[in-house]
Amino acid sequence: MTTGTLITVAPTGAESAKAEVPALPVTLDELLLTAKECEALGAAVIHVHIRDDEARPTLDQGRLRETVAALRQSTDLIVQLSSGGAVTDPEAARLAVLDAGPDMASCTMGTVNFGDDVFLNRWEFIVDLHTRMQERGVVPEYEIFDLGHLTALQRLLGKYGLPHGGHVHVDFVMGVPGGMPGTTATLVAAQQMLRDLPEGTTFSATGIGRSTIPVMLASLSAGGHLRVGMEDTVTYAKGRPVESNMQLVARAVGFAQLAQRPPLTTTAARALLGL
Ligand code: KMH
Ligand code: ZN
Repeated sequence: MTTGTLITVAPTGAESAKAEVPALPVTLDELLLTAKECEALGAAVIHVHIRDDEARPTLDQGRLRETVAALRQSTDLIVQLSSGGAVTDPEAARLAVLDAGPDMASCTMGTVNFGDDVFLNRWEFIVDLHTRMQERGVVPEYEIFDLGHLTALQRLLGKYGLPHGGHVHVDFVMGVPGGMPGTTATLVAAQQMLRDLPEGTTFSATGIGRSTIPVMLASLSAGGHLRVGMEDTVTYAKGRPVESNMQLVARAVGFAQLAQRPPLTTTAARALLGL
């Protein structure tokens, strides 16, 4: 059944440098302003990576807690912390993200080449993350960078049970150099594989870089949801840098409305995700 569209904004990420992308929100004030404006436009979830005073990616526990509290105070957005961090972050710090008490956290379902780097996600680490989220009542978003990650998710749920809240939501992260391509054919293949997951499993999709628009259109037509933001793309169109996350959310909302699948409110999004 096709519903409205869950729109997630991923405003910062861990990969772009503030010096090269001045519009990237890296301070708490910049993040809060972005969050409020994106919520007003139609975003319901915020996928959060934070930076330190030098704008470098950090998983500092104090800053994470402060960020979760501030987002809750200023917005009604569902706060999803990244447990992926940066490719250099150690597993212990990635697991400790859950201590900051987010509504949701990402849980990447396997290792993937990540440009010239490797985004390492060992099976035992995934199991640890999944079971700790169950214990703490944090709802996962399973990040799928390659089709085999869906098979790993099927195995995870079969062995360790459903996530907190009982609903399974995945995010297809497409077009990472080293992962699955950001094409309609691949999105359809990934969607077909959801048949092996619990009934009612929902998906979002995001296309990295120039695959943003094809993936957005494919996801909307396939009944999927959308993630957009400067974590995933910093170019709005050929030769035009993204001006702000709001510009990307506004475009996603426009496409969703054209598809007659308007943005879900934060209340409807909570119901959908089992929060
Ligand atoms: N920054 C990437 C290495 C996540 O947030 O969970 C991992 C990432 C996925 O962004
Ligand atoms: Zn992320």
